[in-house]
Amino acid sequence: MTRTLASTPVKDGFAMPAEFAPHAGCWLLWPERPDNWREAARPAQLAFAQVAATIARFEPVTIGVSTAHYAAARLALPDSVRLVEMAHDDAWMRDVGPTCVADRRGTVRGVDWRFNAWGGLNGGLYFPWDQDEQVAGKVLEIERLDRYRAPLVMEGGALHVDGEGTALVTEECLLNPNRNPQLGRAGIEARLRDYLGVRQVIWLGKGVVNDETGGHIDNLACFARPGVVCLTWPDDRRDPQHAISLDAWERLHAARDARGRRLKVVRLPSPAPLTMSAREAAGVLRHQGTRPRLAGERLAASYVNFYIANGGIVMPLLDERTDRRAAAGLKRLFPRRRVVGVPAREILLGGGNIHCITQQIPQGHPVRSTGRQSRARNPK
Ligand code: KQY
Repeated sequence: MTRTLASTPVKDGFAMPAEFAPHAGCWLLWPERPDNWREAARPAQLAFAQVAATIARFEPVTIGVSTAHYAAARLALPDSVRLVEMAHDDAWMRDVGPTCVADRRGTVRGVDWRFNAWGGLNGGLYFPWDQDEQVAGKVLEIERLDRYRAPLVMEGGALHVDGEGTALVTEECLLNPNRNPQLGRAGIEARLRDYLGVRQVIWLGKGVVNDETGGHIDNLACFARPGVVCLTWPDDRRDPQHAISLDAWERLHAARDARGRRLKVVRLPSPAPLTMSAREAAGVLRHQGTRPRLAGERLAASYVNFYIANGGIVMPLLDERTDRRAAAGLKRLFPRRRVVGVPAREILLGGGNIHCITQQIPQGHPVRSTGRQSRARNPK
């Protein structure tokens, strides 16, 4: 049975493991809404199916799908992917799913943030979002993991951790008045400490140009391992992304992590500016309450939006002119993982990428102390 706990992870000795720590599995949601995904979401469904099948080569994958789409999704997915019925408003599991924490015994629990569709009625992307709000709790029930309900509007894509006490976030997103206007920087840091177990928060400035989430960190930069950060970096100095990445570079070099280390920053090429075509925009239904898709609009494209699986990196393929260089950069960063690219423009058209549509459930592994090592994943 899943319990909702009144305590906080930090009080109970839990903290968020890094994405590069071992996973028990990965969750996604099925893209369905025709006012975000063109052509009734069919091209996006093919792209999501390819992402899911690729991740399933490395770890167990589960996808949540509505009743109406269950049969078609089952046909589109390999048997290796588990499909469960789950209502949702859109398909961004990173943001609506649980952020898992683990303790030294290897017990895993989930943090269920408040979700307001990236800004609520003040800049949010759609209304209503009540089904999305329930996704994290449902995933935790299916996984039989206990839940902390966090008093903070937050999305999984708005944070990265190194698993050793450091978090990476952006001011543009976390200090946006459309998330937690009652909390300042210190209040947000306190909640991140209580719910993720982090001791040091590194604040970058803005996210990727035109990122409709309000500047999620997961499109801009991430930890490749403790002490090493990967940052999106455009070739062209005239690209407005250049000043943003340069500012991030300077802040990262000035920062220390929770263990007092300086960070090594590795630049991953950004694609050249990509825009939505008139044909792509025309395939998206206009709907009141949903952000419209406009021809010519710059897409928030970044190779940093990859997923770290057990033994693999699943990266977005965005532009033939830069895909190979980005893949080579990721191979150097992750020499012991297999780097696999998946065509991801259809996911990008919906406003995010592979990292945004996935959420890992950590394995949780017991930390050896003086006594015998326990093997149980979730002893109750
Ligand atoms: O960056 C993410 N984690 C999510 C992107 C959401 C885009 C919504 N249209």
